[in-house]
Amino acid sequence: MIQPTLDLFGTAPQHLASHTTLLQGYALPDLEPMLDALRPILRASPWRHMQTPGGLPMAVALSNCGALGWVSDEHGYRYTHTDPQTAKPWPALPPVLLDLAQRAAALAGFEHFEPDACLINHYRPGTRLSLHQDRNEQDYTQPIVSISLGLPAVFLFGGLQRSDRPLRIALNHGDVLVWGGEDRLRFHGILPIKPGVHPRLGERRINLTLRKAG
Ligand code: MD6
Ligand code: FE
Repeated sequence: MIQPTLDLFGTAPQHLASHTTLLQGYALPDLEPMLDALRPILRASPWRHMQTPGGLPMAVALSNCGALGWVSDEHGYRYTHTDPQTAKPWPALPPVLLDLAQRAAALAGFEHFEPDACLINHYRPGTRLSLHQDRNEQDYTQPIVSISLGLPAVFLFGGLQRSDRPLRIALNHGDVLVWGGEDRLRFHGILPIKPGVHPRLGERRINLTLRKAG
């Protein structure tokens, strides 16, 4: 388990696997501009619980910004150009998120990251995300940059087989996780969020994952 950082704005990058880097606290200097950017996005494309292909509601509530947004329904998982709930394009990817993601990717060794999608996940205490692979994107050489805000989470970081025993990694407020290359198709998930009240975000965890989807 990674220990919480003592340094206000993060520690040295931690290499968790060959192409996976944790930047503890890296998003903290951009927190308020990020929250300001998220407010209009979530007014235009509010949180919703999508249906799994099997017809069950997902525990995580989600939205998207960027040219493409990830959706799930009875037809499966895919990226769309419009929000099915509003029939309008997804809100634009704000510059503060693009810039942060590109700087984090570069620090992790991915120099030319051009994300076109940002999936925004919302967790309440008790919400979990079961083990999955992210495989709806076109190009698995591009990394995913994941920003965690609010309540802490335990990230399960598995292998290429669902049955591989996962590592448990603490993801705290402001942490940025970058992974790609050989690690891109690892199974991963989130354990149930522990009850708590985050001083800035309240009873919730928000996770932003920026991807090159198209
Ligand atoms: C989460 N994240 O942290 C869920 N996927 O709430 C993911 O599923 C994820 O953090 C791919 C890469 C990084 C991630
Ligand atoms: Fe994922």
